[in-house]
Amino acid sequence: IQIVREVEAALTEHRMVPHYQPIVGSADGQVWAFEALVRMQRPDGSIVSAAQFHEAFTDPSVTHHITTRMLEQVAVDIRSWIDRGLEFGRVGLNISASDFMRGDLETRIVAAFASRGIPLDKLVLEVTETVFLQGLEDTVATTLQRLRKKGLTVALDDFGTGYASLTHLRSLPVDIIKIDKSFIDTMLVDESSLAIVELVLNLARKLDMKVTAEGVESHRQAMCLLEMGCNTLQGYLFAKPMGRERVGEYLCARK
Ligand code: G
Ligand code: G
Ligand code: NA
Ligand code: MN
Repeated sequence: IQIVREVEAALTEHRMVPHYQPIVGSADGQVWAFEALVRMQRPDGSIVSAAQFHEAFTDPSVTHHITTRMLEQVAVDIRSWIDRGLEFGRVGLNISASDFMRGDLETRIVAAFASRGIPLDKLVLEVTETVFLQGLEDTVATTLQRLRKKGLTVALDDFGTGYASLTHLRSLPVDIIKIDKSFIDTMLVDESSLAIVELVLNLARKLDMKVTAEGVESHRQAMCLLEMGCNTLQGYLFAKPMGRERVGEYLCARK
């Protein structure tokens, strides 16, 4: 497909970059983390978001290349933010199922961070339930468990949209559940969405996990989520994903 070719060219020309969206504490409004979301810069300077080239993630070698670039750039950005004394919390990196197939994910992550003197507690790995669809369950669980012992945080992304979600929670070493945006979108107008959000929050409490709500766009949603005990919030109410150069300004403006 044309768009996948364009992504491959952008990778070669170093035009695939992370944008960062803040994730804030529901009770204190403090920045807890930034999620890194890949963006393609067109030669004319325009920015293409990941949703517009999702086909690229169906190709394991293109995905591997994207993950490699994102990991390196995230590590570079974290190093520079630490050096500038910015309180960014940590950074969330999205990982695809195919990233686990090569067997060197742990080594690559450890090398990218250790070579820059960054502790692994600055990293959150965001995985989706698709990692379970290909018989990778054991590999994924082992890899994540080893990384967690080194201080990294694991988040289960898009929770509620996948298949057999509850089974996965039992077998996966997960610290954080990210409730999918589709439930947050409708929770104030649809009782079944609200019931699902409440159920996830109760389940997480019992399992000793934290919850992030995705796609929070209104104060009413934020208030309701805070009352129900949701730990952290992410969405346009706080900020849209921003280029690395704007992260410093964003953090300073909030003080
Ligand atoms: O940012 P945007 O709304 O365009 O993201 C669309 C989808 O692409 C989201 O599901 C997001 O998780 C995924 N995505 C964004 N950045 C990355 C990335 O760096 N790696 C992977 N594997 N997925 C990403
Ligand atoms: O699948 P994943 O959760 O990683 O996708 C996150 C995507 O959702 C990002 O591309 C981001 O741009 C988008 N997003 C984040 N917050 C909001 C929001 O409040 N509203 C909308 N419409 N999209 C959002
Ligand atoms: Na994500
Ligand atoms: Mn998500």
